[in-house]
Amino acid sequence: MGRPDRFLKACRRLPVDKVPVWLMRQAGRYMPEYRALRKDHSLLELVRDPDLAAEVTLQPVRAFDMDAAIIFSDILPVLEELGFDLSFAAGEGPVIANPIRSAADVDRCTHTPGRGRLEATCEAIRRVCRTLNGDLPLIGFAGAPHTLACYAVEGGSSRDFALARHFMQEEPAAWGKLLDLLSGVVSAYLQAQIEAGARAVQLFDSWIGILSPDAFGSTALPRIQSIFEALERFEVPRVYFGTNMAALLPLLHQTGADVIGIDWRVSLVHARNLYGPEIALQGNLDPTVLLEAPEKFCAEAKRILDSMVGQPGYIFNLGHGVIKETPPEHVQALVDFVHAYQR
Ligand code: 1CP
Repeated sequence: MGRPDRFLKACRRLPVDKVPVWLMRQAGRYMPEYRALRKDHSLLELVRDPDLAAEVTLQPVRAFDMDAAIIFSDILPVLEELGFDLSFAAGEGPVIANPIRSAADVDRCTHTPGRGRLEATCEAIRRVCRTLNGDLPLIGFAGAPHTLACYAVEGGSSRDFALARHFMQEEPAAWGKLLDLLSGVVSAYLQAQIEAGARAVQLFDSWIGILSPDAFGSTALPRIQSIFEALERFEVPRVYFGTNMAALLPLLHQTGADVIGIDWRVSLVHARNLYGPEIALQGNLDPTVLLEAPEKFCAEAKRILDSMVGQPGYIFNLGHGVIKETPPEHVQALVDFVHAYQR
């Protein structure tokens, strides 16, 4: 057994020959090959063209010795299915020209499949899978309803998502309705990605950390559960990833995830003690550590690997996406270090 099934076996908590490793945002601006394509195409052009999206997905597969590929897209194009007008400004942040500002705005949202051309992503998945030919599993992904709703209300990125938090307080029923609409779209989208060939799926909930445990339990959690429940029949590993969620950690086993991805703010050992061996873990090197010299990031990776040694159900990853200043040779050095690691 080797590279083709290392990642999937670890998701299932089965023994593996080496700790599998892939990196969130492993395709992107830190790679010269990606920047070269971005000279001629916008981010959304890359996402909407199956050939280009497949090419970007394969760039890190060719450049590094990753144990999984992740389809190149973004979490936000799903919002177009509900009528949101999405663009990425030159300064790189997402912009939603028609954000939610009232309960009536939520009532006007309807799901019109095809508007966001998510089919292009499914076609890119089929093409990548043909090229990979079983040598590497491809991960599909989507944004979780809570994080997508945050962008839909805020209209873009935010330091603290104050507008979204205000909307949740002021209009709890409309917030719930928006979460339900998004759950429906995300659920159908992930199913389509699996049917197209994705061997695992990851739900990105980057802004879940703005919620209290009570609010998480009553708003975000039931929607994550329903999405993961609907995927049960496909028998592909379901990964839940969030950041800033130390306070939510004790609730996450209720999501129904097979794998929980955590950031560097919480310790893997703490998560393991909470969940026991029933849930696989993924993470959690601070992406900024990869800017440091190899001795430094390898020492930090060793500390993480030592803490999980001998435990099945562990996948090495960063605690959040690769940042754009990361030298590509550091990525390869990290992957090599993880693969060479012995207890
Ligand atoms: O112009 C560019 O090329 C911009 C950089 C970029 C890239 C490479 C953006 C803009 N999106 C992406 C691709 C992307 N986005 C992937 C690719 C697959 C991979 O290799 O991992 C994935 C998984 C995402 C997911 C995504 N998009 C998340 C969740 C993960 C995370 O980073 O927290 C979020 C929050 C977004 C929104 C987004 N996309 C891009 C930007 C600048 C933002 C806003 C982030 C913010 O609000 O701070």
